[in-house]
Amino acid sequence: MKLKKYLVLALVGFFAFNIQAQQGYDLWLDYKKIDNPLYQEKYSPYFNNVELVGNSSTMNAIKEELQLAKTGFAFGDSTSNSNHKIIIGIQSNLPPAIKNKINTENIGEEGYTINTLDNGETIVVSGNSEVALLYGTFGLLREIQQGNEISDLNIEEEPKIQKRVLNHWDNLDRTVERGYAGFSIWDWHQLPGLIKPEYKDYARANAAIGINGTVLVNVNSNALILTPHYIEKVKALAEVFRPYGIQVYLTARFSAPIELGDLDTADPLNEDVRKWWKDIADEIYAEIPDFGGFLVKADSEGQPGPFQYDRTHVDGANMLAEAVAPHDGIIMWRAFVYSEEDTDDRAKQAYDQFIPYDGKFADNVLVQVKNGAIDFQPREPFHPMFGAMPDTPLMMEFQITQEYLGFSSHLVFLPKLFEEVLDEDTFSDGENSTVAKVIDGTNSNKKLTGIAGVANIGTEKNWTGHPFGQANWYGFGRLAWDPYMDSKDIAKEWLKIKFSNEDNFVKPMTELLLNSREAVVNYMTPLGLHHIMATSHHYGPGPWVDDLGRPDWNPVYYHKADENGVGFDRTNSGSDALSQYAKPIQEKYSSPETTPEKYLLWFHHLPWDYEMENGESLWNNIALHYQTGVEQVEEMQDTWATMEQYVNEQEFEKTSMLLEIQLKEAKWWRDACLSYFKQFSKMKLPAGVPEPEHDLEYYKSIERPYAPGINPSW
Ligand code: BDP
Repeated sequence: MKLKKYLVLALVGFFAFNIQAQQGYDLWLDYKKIDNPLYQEKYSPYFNNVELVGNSSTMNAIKEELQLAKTGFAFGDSTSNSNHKIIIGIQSNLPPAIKNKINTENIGEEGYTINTLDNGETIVVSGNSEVALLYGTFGLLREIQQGNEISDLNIEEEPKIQKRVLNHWDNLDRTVERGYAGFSIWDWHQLPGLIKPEYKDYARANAAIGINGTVLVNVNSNALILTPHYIEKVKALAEVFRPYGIQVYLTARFSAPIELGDLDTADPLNEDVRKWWKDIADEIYAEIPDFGGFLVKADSEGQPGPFQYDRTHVDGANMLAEAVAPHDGIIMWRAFVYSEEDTDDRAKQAYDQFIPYDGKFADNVLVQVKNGAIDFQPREPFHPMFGAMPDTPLMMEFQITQEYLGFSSHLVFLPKLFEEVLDEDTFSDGENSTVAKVIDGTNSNKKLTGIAGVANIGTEKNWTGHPFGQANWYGFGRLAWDPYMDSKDIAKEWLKIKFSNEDNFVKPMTELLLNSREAVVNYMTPLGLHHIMATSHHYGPGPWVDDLGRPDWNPVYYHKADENGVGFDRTNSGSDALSQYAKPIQEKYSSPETTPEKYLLWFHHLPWDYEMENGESLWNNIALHYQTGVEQVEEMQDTWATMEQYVNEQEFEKTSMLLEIQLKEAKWWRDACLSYFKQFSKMKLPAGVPEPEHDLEYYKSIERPYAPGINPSW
């Protein structure tokens, strides 16, 4: 009787596990069974004998992970008496015979080494801290997941950026601003009593890709998160994350001293205010000794800040920096600022506000700058601030959630976008001063470095909604670790780990991923067009929108289409935003002939019949780009349709259906935008571009009143 019960339980467990795997819950940690006997033979003997040097919660996490992997890979307890083994330990603690063969001198606190010694029989994972060992363990498992050779490993890895952080735009009511994967995974109501398994799995997934920090709540912040009631909950999460090397951060609402503290001012130079923040910091650190610090959105889009008191960003940031400094905390002060009163080009405003303060921020402040000067568009030139603040540590902010890129309905591989930005040359310190070099501190020898990604994570069973949204979380982590990584390598790595190592899968799917970014640019905002999405939720086309409260919230502000042409003149005959870039860029971009076509309408207003490099008019080029975008989605569909045998049924079906939505919407974008722009160009569509199915009024009438992601308090 008992036996039967166990059998039933085991079966239920197996199916539950299988369903979970099918749904994609396990992310890049599902350790799929290795069927091929040759590979079994290659890897499994090492797992018979694993020696961990040390004993702590992080070492336990390593042990657990190896056990999970062993079970997942289906490495049985082999009876062969081979001498294969894995040894994992901090270099200085390794057994003497091994210690002097491992050099961890140049890899800092978080770097790791993986070496195969003794003619391939012993794998040593080492480093200078336990978290480094955890990263190394994940590094080793990644090799196995990809089917790589491990009998001759000689890996030395060190993260190039110090603070590798996710930014959750999660509210305390569990809605997620710009979140398209359900509700917030933080169940504030039931914390700290209920610790959900997701919290640990979140930490595992992040540690596996080297993410070492998380800002739990929205930049449009709620002061309540700083009260003891919530700090207790934050502490509970921090405890789950600690063994995985993940620090927690919170957003600080600048007016909190008034809202919570019985003060009548939040003036950063006021002594009571300064003391208030110090006390709050002390209280938080008493509970969470490794608390990371605060992220602050101030004087932007209605958030309170120092301006109200005639103070500056420096006054605000440095006051908070002083409060967390005794505890080794940092402040991430956002540069996403633009003002209602300022009638100047929105793209110029952050630069103008911040540049005068270069070198004035405290040592523990990072200024967090979005990748482009407007707002996470499908394509933007890099933010000019990256080339203009040599004496201020600048932190990159990317958006992993696809606010302007089709939410979690569209397949877009973002590492391609991230890579494009990181590789741009700022010329701030001569040629080859890439954005990557600015943010990893190579340029100007910065002491504090960081990178943030606005998370795309929610309560969806697979965390990200679109199965391929996981690739963007993964890719962000990998680039945060090494901003020089090739997006192609990231694509391959993820595809192998997530789905299959088969060449016939990996090759075409890598192409698909890499092309998906250009596809979305083509069918949404080709040739430098930007911010022409529908109002407020930003889903679907809205180039006609012209009735919003502030000019710079309206798409017409960004494309400036009229009978004379289209595009935003940012040269010296226009807003002169171009002057915020280094001379070589100014020279190149000041004329439309030498401006890279991908940025053409970002910097120039040009007549519809302007002749482009291919000899065709601007109008024809715009139309053809929209059409190409649609065709690229069709190609994605064709490729995916042949991949059924390599992926699980649920993810195959889901992705197929989502690609169908994407195709429909790519056509919607094409037809709506071309109908709209056509009334100005008054030109015919070129051959190969079909006439829109409906008239402009139809496209204008489409509404999505309940599109997700809008902050309910707005
Ligand atoms: C924009 C979003 C808005 C954010 C803001 C920000 O539309 O929801 O609050 O950026 O980054 O992209 O602060």
